[in-house]
Amino acid sequence: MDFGAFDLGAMDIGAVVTLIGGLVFLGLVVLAIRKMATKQIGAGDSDGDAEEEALAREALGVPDAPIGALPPGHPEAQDQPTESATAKPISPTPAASAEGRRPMRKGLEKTRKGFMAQINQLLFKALDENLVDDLESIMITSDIGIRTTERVLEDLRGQLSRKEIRDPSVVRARLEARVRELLGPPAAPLAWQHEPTVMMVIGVNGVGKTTTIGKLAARLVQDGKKVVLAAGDTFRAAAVEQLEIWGDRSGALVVRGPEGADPSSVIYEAIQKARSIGAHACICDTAGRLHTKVNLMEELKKLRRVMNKAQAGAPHEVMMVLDATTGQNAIAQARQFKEAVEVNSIALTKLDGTAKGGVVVAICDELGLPVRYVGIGEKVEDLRDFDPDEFVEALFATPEAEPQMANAN
Ligand SMILES: Nc1nc2c(ncn2[C@@H]2O[C@H](COP(=O)(O)OP(=O)(O)O)[C@@H](O)[C@H]2O)c(=O)[nH]1
Ligand SMILES: [Mg+2]
Repeated sequence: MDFGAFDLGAMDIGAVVTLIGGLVFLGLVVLAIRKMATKQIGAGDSDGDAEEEALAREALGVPDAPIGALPPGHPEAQDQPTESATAKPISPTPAASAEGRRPMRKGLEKTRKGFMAQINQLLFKALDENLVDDLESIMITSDIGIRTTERVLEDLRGQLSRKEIRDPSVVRARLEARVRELLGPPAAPLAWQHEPTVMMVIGVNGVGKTTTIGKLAARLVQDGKKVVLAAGDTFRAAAVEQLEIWGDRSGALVVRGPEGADPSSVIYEAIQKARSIGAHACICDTAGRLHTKVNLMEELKKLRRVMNKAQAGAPHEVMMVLDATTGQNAIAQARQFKEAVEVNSIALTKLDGTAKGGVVVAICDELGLPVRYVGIGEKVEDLRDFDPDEFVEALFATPEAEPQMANAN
């Protein structure tokens, strides 16, 4: 009996210990789940979250969420959808305000951490005769490109004395000045005054043409401009739908044709529409791939001719979109397009997602075309006018400037 009572007591203690252990474990599991859930809901702060979100969006083929507001009383707000065009006003979102803008430095974080961190490391270690050779390999791996790198280094060797070339601050300053020179002057701003100013947007699939058009449309509408978008990428049904989503959100009219329509007829119609409503801008999306490269180039030439027929002098701007993450490949692509059509400017996307931001320097230097816009994220406010001064400042920002950057964000 005693033995039995003792046994029972021992079992009680064991059960209590197990119970407490179980409860603690359960509590930990609940805490972990709550933490994960909060992280998902508040996504976007850390790089990993933003990346996951971007991947999900990319998989869905949906452009980014927060889009800029239509100003109250904007003429477009009154437009009713027509059979080939839609325009819906959208409510203001704080994310599109100037305060919510991501600083250029933030967009260049990966490049700076790759390129500048290596250069700084190099310049602050014991300096020797190999300094310039080491600089060369860093610049080439940052996609500044062999030709441009050679040009910069020749200048460093030629301009600096033996003593100066051992002084990190002198080398750094000279490098910065030379990179700034190679970027050339900023692109002349577009006036959007031709009623409409016709912009043709070209580039291979996936570089960000449609997204850039959407961001630009939102910006123009916010500036009080009437905008028509031409769904000229009729090769993929999803491309038309994607443009319509951007049109819907930004308050631009989207002109589309039936499935498989001839892109020239869609673009012709869009320019006509833009003229008839007195739009300031008609931005034409185009296909990035056809059955063959020759087909694509021939079509782009034809589209140019059609635009000029719809409105003498159009297109006023042919903007080529390049994806910065493809580095030197972007330059090879650009050369092919340049052979087919006269290109006026570049929009360089996805600078946020690459350590290869140095490609901007090679683009300006080797292609001789101004970079008009840069994409530093998927949000509407992440399309920025390319300002060479700001770019160089962001690229060469010293590590001490980092905390400020975090605050500004
Ligand atoms: N991170 C980042 N993603 C971008 C940027 N611009 C475009 N994208 C993404 O790139 C993908 C392809 O863009 P899309 O506009 O469809 O390319 P298109 O085929 O040239 O029209 C989409 O997932 C976009 O959200 C950018 O500046 N930064
Ligand atoms: Mg597209």
